[in-house]
Amino acid sequence: MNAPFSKSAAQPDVTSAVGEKLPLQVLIAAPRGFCAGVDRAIEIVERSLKQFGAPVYVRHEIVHNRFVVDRLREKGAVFVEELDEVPDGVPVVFSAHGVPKSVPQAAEDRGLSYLDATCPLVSKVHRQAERQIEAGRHIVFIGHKGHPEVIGTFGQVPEGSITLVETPADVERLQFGPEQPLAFLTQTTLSVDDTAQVIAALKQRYPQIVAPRADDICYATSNRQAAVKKIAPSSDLVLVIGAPNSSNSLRLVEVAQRCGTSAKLIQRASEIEPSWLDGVGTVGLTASASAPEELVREVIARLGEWREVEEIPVVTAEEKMVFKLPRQLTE
Ligand code: 0O3
Ligand code: SF4
Repeated sequence: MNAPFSKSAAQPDVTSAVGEKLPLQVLIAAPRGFCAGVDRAIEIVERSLKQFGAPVYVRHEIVHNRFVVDRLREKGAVFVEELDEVPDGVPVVFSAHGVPKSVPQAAEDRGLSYLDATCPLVSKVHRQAERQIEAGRHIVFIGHKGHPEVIGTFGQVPEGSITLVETPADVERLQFGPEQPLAFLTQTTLSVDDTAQVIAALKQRYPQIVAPRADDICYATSNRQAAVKKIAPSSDLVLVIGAPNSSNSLRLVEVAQRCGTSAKLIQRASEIEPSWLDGVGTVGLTASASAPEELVREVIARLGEWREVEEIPVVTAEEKMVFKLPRQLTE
């Protein structure tokens, strides 16, 4: 393998026999952490709090990160799962993952003022879904069952007009005929490699299927996976800062593991066990699209309690994407 850094010789223990700290290289992936959609979603809650005053209700975790949610809660945000839990007369924000059409409709019916923090790249998939249905095609959607983004996208089109597949085996089980007009769309936070296999299976089984230009996996998801592919082969252990209910976080752990490197998902630095560093000379570090940079610094500080840390940034792409805020917050 053409790794940019060689794995350090195995370290016998956390400290040397005389007690001084042993060195630890930390390969820090870039890009990592907040994407443009997450930045925008958090800004929407913060500006709403300033503009309308607390409380501002948020339907679902604004992004899948407990630290972010807790910090906003301290500022006056109230997180609920369903619109029914929002009292009359207070503003509500919809999370970055998107919502079925029935949700803004229900808010309007109740006269609630709402702000939609759905990432524009998720909204783009919503509009594509509508267009494919208008064109008379059935949609095959590649995504993870039960994920809020999947529920939101399914809720853009009539029931029965969209079918979920997760794996090539699911594609084999589809019952569509060779003449059936079909289109596929994908969740934005999938594994780039797994999705390519599902798409290949779909195209082979249904050559008539209409495809988006590539897939709908967003720039941030694919950039973070590519960065992990770069650091994992040179690391003895990869730490991914993220959450267990975060699709893009889980995909980063898988990417590292598929490089043959042990990888762990952590929400906070306090979860790191000193024993994880036994025999480890190089740690790869990344953060999911919903994990703030503070948590990266927290992890580096914790590693520094046990080892002489050398931080090595590994940059595989630059990101300049910025999304506009909703007009209600900028006028
Ligand atoms: O979709 P995912 O579970 O990865 O969501 P996160 O962790 O909140 O990250 C932001 C991504 C998003 C809002 C949908 O693309
Ligand atoms: Fe948008 Fe991609 Fe971020 Fe999801 S991961 S919020 S689609 S930029």
